[in-house]
Amino acid sequence: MKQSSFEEIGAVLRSNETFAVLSHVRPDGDALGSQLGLALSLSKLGKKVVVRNEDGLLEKYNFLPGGEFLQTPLGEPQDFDVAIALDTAVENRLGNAAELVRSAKTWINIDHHPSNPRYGDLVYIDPTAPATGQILFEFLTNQKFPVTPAIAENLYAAISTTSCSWLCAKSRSAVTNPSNNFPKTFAAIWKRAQSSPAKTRPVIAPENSSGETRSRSPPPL
Ligand SMILES: [Mn+2]
Repeated sequence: MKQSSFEEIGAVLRSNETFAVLSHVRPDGDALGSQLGLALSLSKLGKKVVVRNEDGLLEKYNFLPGGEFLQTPLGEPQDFDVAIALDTAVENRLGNAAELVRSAKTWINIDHHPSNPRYGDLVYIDPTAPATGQILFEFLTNQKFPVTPAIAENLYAAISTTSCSWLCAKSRSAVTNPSNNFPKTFAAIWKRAQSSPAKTRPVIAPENSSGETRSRSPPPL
């Protein structure tokens, strides 16, 4: 499937009413933060949104705003206008969550893994993005969809917990490649998330840390 534009995806989101937002089994911060960030934005627009992940919300991500949206166990098959797969390079990694929303009329696939075979009806793959959360922030901003502090918090968590090797490589390439907008986007999300109440700003341990916790630090500029 060819690359869709933000405009095309935005039009489909605006013109439909019921959504299932999915990501991969054994979710990481990018999967969960992306799911909740997009779901909260759609819900702000008055859409009916279900967030499903076969493994649910991992305990260490309990702090994510809107975490209670995440459905598990998954429940019965249900009809949706649109199903959205986030951060999921291979379709079968959507697990049981995908089987229960098979009847969705339109499938949207948004991801940053270069190996993604571009399944779905509308596809947006950006392998230069360090996280799916960054693509979503750019999309929501570009399409003037709601980005509340709670939404920014989720997208910030998505980016800041993405694997260090990937993030660091992207950060480095950002220094030498002026077209890489990672530092600017990360700073913008940080700023937006900062306006949320302090209690929703927790300490995040990077996925690959060896047990040591690090508090959030300002974005690299
Ligand atoms: Mn990811």
